[in-house]
Amino acid sequence: MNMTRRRFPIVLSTLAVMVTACTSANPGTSTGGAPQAAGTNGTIAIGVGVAQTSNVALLGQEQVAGAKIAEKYFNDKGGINGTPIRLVLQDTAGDEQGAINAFQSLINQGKVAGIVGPTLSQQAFSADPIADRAKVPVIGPSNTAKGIPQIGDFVARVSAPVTVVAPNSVKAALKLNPNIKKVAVFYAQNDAFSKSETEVFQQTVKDQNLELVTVQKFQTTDTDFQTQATAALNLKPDLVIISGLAADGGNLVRQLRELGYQGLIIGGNGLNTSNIFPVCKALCDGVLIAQAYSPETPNDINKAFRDAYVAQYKKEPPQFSAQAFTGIQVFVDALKELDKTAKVTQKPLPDLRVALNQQLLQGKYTTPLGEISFTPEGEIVQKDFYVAQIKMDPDGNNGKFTFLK
Ligand code: 1QQ
Repeated sequence: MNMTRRRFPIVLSTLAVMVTACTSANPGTSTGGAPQAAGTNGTIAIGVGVAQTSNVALLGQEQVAGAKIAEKYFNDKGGINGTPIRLVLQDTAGDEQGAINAFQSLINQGKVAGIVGPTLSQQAFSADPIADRAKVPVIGPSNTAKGIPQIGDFVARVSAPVTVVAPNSVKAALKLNPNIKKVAVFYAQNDAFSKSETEVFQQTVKDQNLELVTVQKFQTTDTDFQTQATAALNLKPDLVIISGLAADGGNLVRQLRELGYQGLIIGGNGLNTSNIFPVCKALCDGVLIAQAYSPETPNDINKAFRDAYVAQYKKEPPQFSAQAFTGIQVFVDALKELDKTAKVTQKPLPDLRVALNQQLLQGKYTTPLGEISFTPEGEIVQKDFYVAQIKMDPDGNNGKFTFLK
């Protein structure tokens, strides 16, 4: 016993010396040593930090699919003027700490030029400041809450904000049913995006002279919505609007229908995935969701992206895949532009990251989302938006998003 107790301090102090020695000997770390060249291993690394596990993977796995299609597409076209890109994937899981860890790993070990991620705005508000302080450009592929580009100079997004996207679905609902008067709103109070989106929905309801009969709150971890659903349905709404994530949102849709609600349902961006189909099955039918992407976007790069996606997944590409593809594309196009004046592979990595951030904000891009550019703050400038309605087969096993005209 005594022996064991005494040995610990010795072992620990030996370890401490080893760790210190390792750190200072590593030229890639930010303290000491020459700055790492950007083109290590003859490739340029681009980080993808999204949710590959947890409930949020229902959204994040579509982002991985889009990013991987982009990696192959751009490398087949010669990468950065001959230098291939290499995606470094790091799972953020579903919470803030996971996103922070993933970003730190991408920045310090992954030696990435920039990061596409994270999945949720809730995660972005914690993880993006870390990249910003390290002067590593971040492109949010799906962060739609108010205030994301304002996190810092190194934060931009290719996901149009809730202020621009959400009102479209309310207008579409009124077109489908001009008799809508009473609206019930639900939102997840533990999620930054859901709180931001519900504000826009509630304002739109008022702007359209509709009556907001109730606002019900839940948690993204909830599975039972009987209390809130019953309270809302007692007020006889003819439109229900939900801001939450995929699993909770899908369950809420199912339980509203099981309780007998027959009116229109609008789902926010967190329900914007066919991964809700196994949750609400046939009862997902009819849900309206605004879209920042249409598979019909008429340009060559969208056609190539769509064909690659359909060949691999046997269905139309979803918005989150298209936005992730676009995030990679912005980095690639900006790197190609920089490479014209000085080889990006020869630049020290810290210099490349800063130059890349400046360059990407200046460009105009023809992407699967259509023509896009950025404001100086990093907000996306995008022209076209859509609304889709979920159409389920009667058995509830298969479904699709049909785009409204
Ligand atoms: C956000 C979102 C998510 C629901 C997308 C995955 O829009 O967190 O901002």
